[in-house]
Amino acid sequence: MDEINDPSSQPLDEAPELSLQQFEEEGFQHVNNPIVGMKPIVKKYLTAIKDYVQKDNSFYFSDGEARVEVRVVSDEIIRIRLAPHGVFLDEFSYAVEKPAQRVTVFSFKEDEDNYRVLTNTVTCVISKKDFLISFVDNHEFVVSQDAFPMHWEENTEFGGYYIYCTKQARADESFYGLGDKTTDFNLRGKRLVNWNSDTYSFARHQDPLYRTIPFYLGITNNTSYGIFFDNTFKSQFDFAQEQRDKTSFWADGGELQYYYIHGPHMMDVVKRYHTLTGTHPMPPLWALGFHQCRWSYYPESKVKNIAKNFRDRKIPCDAIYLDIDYMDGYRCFTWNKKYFPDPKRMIKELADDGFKLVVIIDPGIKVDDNYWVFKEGKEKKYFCRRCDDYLMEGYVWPGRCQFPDFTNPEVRDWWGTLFKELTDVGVAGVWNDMNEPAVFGTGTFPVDVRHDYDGHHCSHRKGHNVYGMQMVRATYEGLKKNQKNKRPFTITRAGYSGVQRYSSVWTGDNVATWEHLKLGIIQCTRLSVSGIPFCGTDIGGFSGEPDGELFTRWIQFGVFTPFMRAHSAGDTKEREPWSFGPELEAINRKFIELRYRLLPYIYSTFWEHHKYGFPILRPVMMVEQEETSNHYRENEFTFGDKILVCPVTDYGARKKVVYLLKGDWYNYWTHELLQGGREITVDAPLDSMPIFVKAGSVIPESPLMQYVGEIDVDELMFQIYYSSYEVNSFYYEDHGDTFAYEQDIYLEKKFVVNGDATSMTIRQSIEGLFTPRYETYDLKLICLPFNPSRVIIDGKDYTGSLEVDNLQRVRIKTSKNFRYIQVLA
Ligand code: MIG
Repeated sequence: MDEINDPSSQPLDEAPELSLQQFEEEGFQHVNNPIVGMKPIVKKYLTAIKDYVQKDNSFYFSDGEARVEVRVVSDEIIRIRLAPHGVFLDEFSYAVEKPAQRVTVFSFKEDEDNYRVLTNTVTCVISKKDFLISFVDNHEFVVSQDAFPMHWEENTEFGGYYIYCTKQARADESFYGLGDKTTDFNLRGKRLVNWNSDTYSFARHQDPLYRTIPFYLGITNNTSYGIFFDNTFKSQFDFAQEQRDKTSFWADGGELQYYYIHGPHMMDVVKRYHTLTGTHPMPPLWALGFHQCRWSYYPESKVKNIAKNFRDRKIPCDAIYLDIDYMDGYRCFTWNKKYFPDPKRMIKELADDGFKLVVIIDPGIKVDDNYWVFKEGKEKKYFCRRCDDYLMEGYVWPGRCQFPDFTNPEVRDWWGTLFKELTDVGVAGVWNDMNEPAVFGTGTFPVDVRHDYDGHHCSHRKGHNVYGMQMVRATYEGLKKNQKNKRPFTITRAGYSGVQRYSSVWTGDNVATWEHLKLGIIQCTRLSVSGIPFCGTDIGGFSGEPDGELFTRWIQFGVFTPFMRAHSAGDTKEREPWSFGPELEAINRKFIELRYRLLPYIYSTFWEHHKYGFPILRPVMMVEQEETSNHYRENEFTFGDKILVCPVTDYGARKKVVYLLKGDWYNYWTHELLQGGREITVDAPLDSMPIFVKAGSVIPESPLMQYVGEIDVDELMFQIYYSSYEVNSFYYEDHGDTFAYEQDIYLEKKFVVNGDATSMTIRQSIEGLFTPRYETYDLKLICLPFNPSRVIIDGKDYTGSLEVDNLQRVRIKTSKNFRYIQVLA
């Protein structure tokens, strides 16, 4: 469909060959074909503004028929809504729980040509003559500007409107976001669709995929902004593709409603997007460990054998997954008793060995009157229906199925209770698959399926893209209730903006190729800037056979994905970290161990996300948007703000060109000090990968464990990298698996490192109410540019050894409560 029509080339009041008036006057009898006189369906555009009213923080402008609401949401966020006939839809969104109603100072101005709604940071200008909307920053820079007035077109298929918004795209403008699209990282020149789809073995550039995140970021003139188009219908985005100076977004129905989110830095935009859609809750600490999955591990002896291999081979692992075959005929919430005669005992035995069990649950419920879940759902009328009231039936793994309407709050509550038996036997986490929803043969539900949509009844046109999110929400909330105050662990394939409040996400059925390893970096960094922080790929590639080198390189990348899970399809060879011979097993072990050493850092980074809305992964362009040469980089990213990595993604590669961000960095392996702001070539033998640590970082390190909680830490270790300028670091800790952090039962420690040619200082400040069991710190001071002769801790001379080891480290022990350390030449 050609959505970009220049309204000026087309009279707004169309003149059909025979006007309606003529048609009526002349009467029916003269017209052989009554269609001739009918107005064709055309796009309608907003016309000149006739009046406006203000109500609280909203301004309503009207062109006589259509109305537009401009609402000040916060200093930096303004929401726009369009009602073609003057009547707005009910305020309801699955993405935005309550459009943040922070009281902000704003004002309103009117001059001859424009209305202006001003906050402290952004001005929304609405032109009287043609209803064009633009957003201007405090430097009078027009960040975003309508190219045409908002427009719409009747969608006769179901009675609503296609709705469109077209903005100008500047020649220098780049675009990011939209979730895990497998196309280039910079979306300029792309047109993309959102319609959640089961896309087994998806390809580069394939679209749509499993999730709908209608949020993008633009950057022009070093100024970033975001547009969140909160519309769950099938939506499309054109980033200067059809016309190189225009960017459009549109949907098949629903309301044209979007949030303009001001920057000027990309990081600000993402953080503010999270104030609307929420952040990920703190995961249980074990969920940040290594997870081993496969389609499928069964029977019990196989699961036990996998677990034993991990422990015997001393490869750390926290979770093992059961895919669909654990169930009785794929009936959710049942067990195949032949394969798993006593789940409770098995799970207990696994737990004794430090393993958590995660099980899959799909949305399709087998039509079977002897199956309690089906019976209950049927009696209570919880399954989706077609428009003619037939039940929505389709084939999935269990055979003929019906599907709960997760957009009904009562159904979500019921669904939550179904997990009771699973949690009672000790299942620790739940994996929601097939929730696009996927149906064999037809792909998904027909659009006439009805949904409750929390009381705002609608068809599948509107319900489709949120189905999976509401399923995993029901799962998360059910687990939370059943597991009392413990943090649930959930993972989902489908989702919509805001799904991060309920679940982690994996990128679905990728392929065991080097191209997919590269795509994995793009997908995970793109998910991160799109508000989905806890994400990962199927390590090794789901379908197809990786060779050992690909698997090992993928494990290396996996260490630096927030969610780290190896998974493989049922028709592939065994695929565990030891499957490719002892040499590669040793490398895989080394990297999984690295993940475990970094866990306290990873956990602290997660806290920065949860509490402050920072993404966990940050593509270099996000950290350094001012360098336009970064706008097309898609290989390097930072994990948190202290560690920069560049996974090796080519067969046989033993060197890698890496762009190092500005500032001083240390090579993680050699401690070589490197000046950033340039590309460097790094050695990358198979047992290594490019990892750099920012100068001045204080990186907490865990003693090596085979699983989270194996060892009680009685001394905390930190690696402290010398810096000649001031650098802040944060460390976070808490119970690791409860919600006590919501009552401030946690510790947030801040370290400030600084140095010059003959000294280095470290300050610590501590906030929060958690009491850890350890008393002391083991600090490794790395790369001091001088030989230390004296260390003073809170005014007292340190008496231990100050020897420098072969990696240029000096080790000192302190109390956990130190405030100030001076290291002197
Ligand atoms: O139709 O449960 O993406 O991870 O192993 C395939 C079996 C269903 C698709 C998931 C994949 C999972 C598989 N599932």
